[in-house]
Amino acid sequence: EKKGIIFDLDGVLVFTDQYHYLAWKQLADELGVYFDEKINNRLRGVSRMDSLEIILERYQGEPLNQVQKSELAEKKNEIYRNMLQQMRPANVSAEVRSCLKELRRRGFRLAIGSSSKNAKLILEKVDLLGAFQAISDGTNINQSKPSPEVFLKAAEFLRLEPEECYVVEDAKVGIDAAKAGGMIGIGIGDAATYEKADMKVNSFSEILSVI
Ligand code: G16
Ligand code: MG
Repeated sequence: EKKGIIFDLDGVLVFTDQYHYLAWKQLADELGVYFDEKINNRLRGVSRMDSLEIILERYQGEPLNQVQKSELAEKKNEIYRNMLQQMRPANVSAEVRSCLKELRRRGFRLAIGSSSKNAKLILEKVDLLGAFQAISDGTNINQSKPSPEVFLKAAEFLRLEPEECYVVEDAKVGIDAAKAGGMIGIGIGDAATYEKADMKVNSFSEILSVI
């Protein structure tokens, strides 16, 4: 019997993945590094510093030390947070809002399981903070997905066992993380064609018919 559902944020509830892309693209251009949408897919669900390492795979300049890397990550984050200021409640679809409401009505406990340190800011901007009983995000974890840490914490915050939870994810590493934690991984978006996903949905409202 499943009692909880843990939602990834970026790429599932909101489409901040486009802002991440534009912010990394700006940084990559400044560094003279090639970056495209395909490489961007590898950044889904991956922490900020791990994302930077992926971008730097194509960097040809002098080796960078940790301080310089932190500065680059901070620079990207400033660009990204400026973009987040545009976010409004209208950035969450009516479909997502009504589905979350229906899942609550069916008795599920709902949580966020996001790698982002900006998760609470985003949820506040789009007026979704009150829709979840627990938030596990980049501020309470040490290991990035595919480690199950962020989802195990979310289950703990909901006072549920991992086996009692579904995870809805758009990232392949997120599905891997859910499975490593003993949860059922529902793939959507980029992860809707991932063979390791336990269930796959083509739209958010389809969640209502698969669980
Ligand atoms: C999100 C994005 C990733 C991003 C990560 C960290 O994860 O998918 O691309 O690198 O958060 O974000 P921040 O730099 O804001 O801490 P998720 O888990 O919500 O998909
Ligand atoms: Mg995601």
